[in-house]
Amino acid sequence: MNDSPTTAPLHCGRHRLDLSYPRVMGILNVTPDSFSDGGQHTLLDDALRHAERMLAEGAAIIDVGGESTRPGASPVSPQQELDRVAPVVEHLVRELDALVSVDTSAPEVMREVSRLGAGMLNDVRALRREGALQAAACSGLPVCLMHMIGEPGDMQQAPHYDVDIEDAVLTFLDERIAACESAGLRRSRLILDPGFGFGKTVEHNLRLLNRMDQLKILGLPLLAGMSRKSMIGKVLERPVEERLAGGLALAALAVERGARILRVHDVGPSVDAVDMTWAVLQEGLEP
Ligand code: 7PJ
Repeated sequence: MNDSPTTAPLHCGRHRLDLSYPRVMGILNVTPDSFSDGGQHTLLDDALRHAERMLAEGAAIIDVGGESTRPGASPVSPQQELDRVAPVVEHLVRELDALVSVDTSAPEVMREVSRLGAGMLNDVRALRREGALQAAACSGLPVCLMHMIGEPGDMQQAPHYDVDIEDAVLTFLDERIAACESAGLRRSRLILDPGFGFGKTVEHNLRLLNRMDQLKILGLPLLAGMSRKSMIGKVLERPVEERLAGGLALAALAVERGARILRVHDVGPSVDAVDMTWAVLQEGLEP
């Protein structure tokens, strides 16, 4: 059971990520305009202190992002992204020996951060930018492929799918896996993400979570990111700073539906929610 593709350890540079139980990825935004903690962690010192805290609270991975994917955010050049991300990656790797993931779609950024010791790539565009497949393949790192139709700037304009959302996501991810394999990126290096909040209505998001277990058929580890997202805001009518409890409920459910990595802002409470959920799911299974 533990060496099935969904739970086999991932080789992330010098780190090995045990996925025999669900792990928490802490979000570290280094953008001046990220929607939920915009501007709070732009300074290097603040970012590093925040990362240290997330690691102490039990984050297995720190996901560093220098491009805001907030709807309507202005595009950044690869150089701008690198200027934001590189010093943080370098420090987290050198001083804290952290497993660092970098949230980027830019091949230039992928190349440079893998040189700096990042252990994972996370691309909301699933390596569709020109040169991204090759850059990711050359990095030797695991890659998270996320489902999104359109671009962050236009994805929330009346999202529509001709088939059920879970089927659209499954087909898309299956095609991206094939593209990766053609580029020499082995299947065993991939992580899959349905892309909650990216080009989806609240109903799409809720249904997709409820049926997320259908993605297990692809035989790869699943990642879910719903922390503080507007699907919580819309259902509960809560502003972004009051979405923690809603997010914990979603994280627990994602674990039940097969997620092995939870991408979150609030690491401590999320680790508790995930570990508690996992304890229940394990009880009564064969020894
Ligand atoms: C996600 C992400 C997500 C992955 C963002 C936010 C928006 N990467 N990057 N999955 N979301 N893999 O954090 O709310 O859901 S940025």
